[in-house]
Amino acid sequence: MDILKKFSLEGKVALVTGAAYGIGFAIAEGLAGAGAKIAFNCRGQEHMDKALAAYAEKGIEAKGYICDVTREDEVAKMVADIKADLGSVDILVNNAGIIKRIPMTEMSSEDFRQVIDIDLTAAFIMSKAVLPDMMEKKSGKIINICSMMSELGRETVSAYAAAKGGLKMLTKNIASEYGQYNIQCNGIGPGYIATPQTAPLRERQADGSRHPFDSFILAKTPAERWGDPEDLMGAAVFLASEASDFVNGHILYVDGGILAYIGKQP
Ligand code: NAP
Ligand code: GCO
Repeated sequence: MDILKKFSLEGKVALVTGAAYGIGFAIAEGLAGAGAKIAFNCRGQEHMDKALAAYAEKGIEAKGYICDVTREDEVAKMVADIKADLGSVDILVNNAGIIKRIPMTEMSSEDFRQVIDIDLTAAFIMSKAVLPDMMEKKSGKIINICSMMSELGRETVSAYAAAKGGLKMLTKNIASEYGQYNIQCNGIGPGYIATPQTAPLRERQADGSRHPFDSFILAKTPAERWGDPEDLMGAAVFLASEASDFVNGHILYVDGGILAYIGKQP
């Protein structure tokens, strides 16, 4: 048997949300490398133009769609446009997400709701939009990008942790409800990854020293490094391919060992 064929995505249509840059871009690149046709979205033309150039530079013919994943009307149009352009979505990666780092007692309910809306409700909206075609084809893969905060809390990220904890359970529920249609829904739980979202946590101090949080994460990570978005490519290809057809409702943590480790003694 050619076991590598089980990881092939040839002929599959993959939609990665929020994949103009960061983790989503790397996951889309990995899925393209395994043969998938790539669709992605973001909210504005400036990021879209830069992303299309970046994909082209990698030799990837990605198709981009301007769409706010919290808007059901925009999502319905995007999914219909992708079906017309590339075919119905075989692989959905719910990657789009934001974080607001505000002490809970100072956080407005509007801020809380916005994080929940993008990081959790949007995955519900997106999944609901692609499930009917997957059910008809009796085949589909949904991958939700969870987080360390699907398992752990920390100061200032109450909304984000609530959303990512909910996303873990939404993953398990989609797996439970639609497994009968040969649809697998799993999550990827990245550790601390060097992207624009975590840039504030890695900024050098005025004296050139590391940001305290940067040093904290290095001491909490057995790998003693921040992850690169490329570190997530293999997990994404695995969960998007037939190699994971009997994996369902699982959160695959790609964290350098953070969740296993008490942390280096100061
Ligand atoms: P990022 O660099 O901030 O990128 C986030 C992406 O989401 C951008 O492309 C952004 O596009 C898009 N986005 C945000 N809101 C959107 C909306 N309403 N509609 C459509 N697109 C939207 O973040 P990242 O670090 O790559 O993180 C990507 C995912 O991984 C997020 O879900 C994040 O929670 C999760 N994660 C990150 C880490 C980490 O350490 N970086 C670790 C674990 C999990 P536009 O702003 O251009 O629209
Ligand atoms: C934070 C970070 C984390 C990462 C990621 C960890 O402020 O703690 O942004 O939340 O983004 O989710 O898995």
